[in-house]
Parts: sequence; structure tokens; C-alpha cells
Amino acid sequence: MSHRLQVIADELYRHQTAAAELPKLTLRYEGLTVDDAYEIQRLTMQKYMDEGARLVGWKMGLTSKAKQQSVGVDEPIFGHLLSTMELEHPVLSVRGLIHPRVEPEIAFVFRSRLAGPDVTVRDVWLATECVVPALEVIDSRYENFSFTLIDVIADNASSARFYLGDQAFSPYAFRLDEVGVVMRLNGNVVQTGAGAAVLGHPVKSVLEQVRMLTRYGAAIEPGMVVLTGGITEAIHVHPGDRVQIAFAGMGSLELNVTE
Ligand code: 0L1
Ligand code: MG
Repeated sequence: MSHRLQVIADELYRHQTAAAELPKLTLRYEGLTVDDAYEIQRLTMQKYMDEGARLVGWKMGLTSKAKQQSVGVDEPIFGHLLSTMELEHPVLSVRGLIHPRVEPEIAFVFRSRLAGPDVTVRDVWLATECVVPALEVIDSRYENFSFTLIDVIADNASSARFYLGDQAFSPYAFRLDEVGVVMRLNGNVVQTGAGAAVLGHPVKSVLEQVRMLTRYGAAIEPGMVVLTGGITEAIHVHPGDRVQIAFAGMGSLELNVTE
């Protein structure tokens, strides 16, 4: 393991836990590769796990063209989901966060392991226990949300918190690419979208997740959750805000934002 990558991981961990912005890494460290960035992410997450957090799943990021264009990155990325990031109740305290944003997602929960380069869509369905309406709170640690592909990967794909709805659904109940989503902020519609925004179909995002994990020697393990990616753009939230997300056929989520 490179000493330089550990030094960067220590820096990111300090900023993530102190909710303190930092200038992008690529301005200050020359020659970092995508593989280096995933290793920095892994080393950073290991520090949380050394403190007792558990790895509970994975998140896919930048899975829609709209999101890729808004941050100037043209490929999907992934990050770790830790037990400490999961909201037990739909209440988000902004304490410990820098500039949080919320986005609607469809989560998959798995009953069996998925690994290897040859996994098919059929394998994904067979391994899936259920799908759940979800939301992710992203919080890039970089100043002015300014980052490159390498920066955002190192920063665990901006992951901060996530919440899974109480009601799970059969993956066969309806077409996930046709699930319409309406997101309201304080009663006003602010975003609309459909599951197809996620790489054409959320199941494709899981497939991509497995392929990327395989490259780094990891897998989707039984019991894990995968957040497949934002169905709409993420919206900024502040204390006092109320976010409502209606998933057609899958019910609604409501998130209250507090100090
Ligand atoms: O979940 C995601 O799509 C990650 C987005 C990362 C970029 C951002 O912070 O906007
Ligand atoms: Mg997301």
C-alpha cells in the first residue's frame, strides 16, 4: 500500500468527520489514477470500520446523463455504504454535514452473493430479495462542489446518509424503469423523473456495480443493499425543510431536516 494514498485517505477522513471542506485533491497531488482513487476510498472507509462501522452495501453514483453533465464527469462511479450512514428514521440532522443534497433512488436488497465479470441481468434478479424506495443524502466534501472523477471517487462518491422506506416490494411487481418519481420540497414540486434515468433501468446499475466491484476484488454479499443511483437531480436541503418523494406504485417517503 502506498504511503501517499494513506496520507490522502487520512486527510479525507479528517475532513469528512469534521464536516470541513477541502480543495480538490487533483490540484495538490499529481498523477492520481482512478485505481488510486478507489484505493483512497477503501482506505478512508477502513478507518470508519476500524471505529466500529459495518459495511452494509454499495452505492452507484452519476448513473444518469443529467447528473454526469451537471458535474462534468461522464461515467458512473461507486461508493461504500456504512451502517453509520443509514438513517433509522426519516429525520436528517445537518450536524456533521457541509452542504447536503437529497435524491430519490431505488434500492435493491440481496439474498445471495453476486460477483465476477460474467454476471447477467438474470443473475441479478435471481439474487435479489426485494426492492425498496430510498433516498440518498450526498455531501461532497470539496469546496464549491468542484471535483474531477478522481476526486469524487476518493470522497466515497459524495455519500453521506441514506434512508430506506419501510415497505419492500417484489422485484417482479412492476417495471422499475417506468416507476415515476415526484419530489416535493416544502410542498412544491422541485424534481420529477422515472427509473429509466438510471442507466436505462436500475437493474443495469446493479450489473455495473458488480462489474466494478469485481475489478477491485469485492462483491455484493447476502444481505447487502445497493443504491442504484439518483432518479432526479439532487436538491439542497436546510433545517426546517420537508422533503416528500412519491414513487408511483411504491408509496412515498418523507424526510424532515433539522439542525
Ligand atoms: O450519488 C451520486 O450520484 C453521487 C454524486 C456525486 C457527485 C455529487 O456530489 O454531486
Ligand atoms: Mg446517489
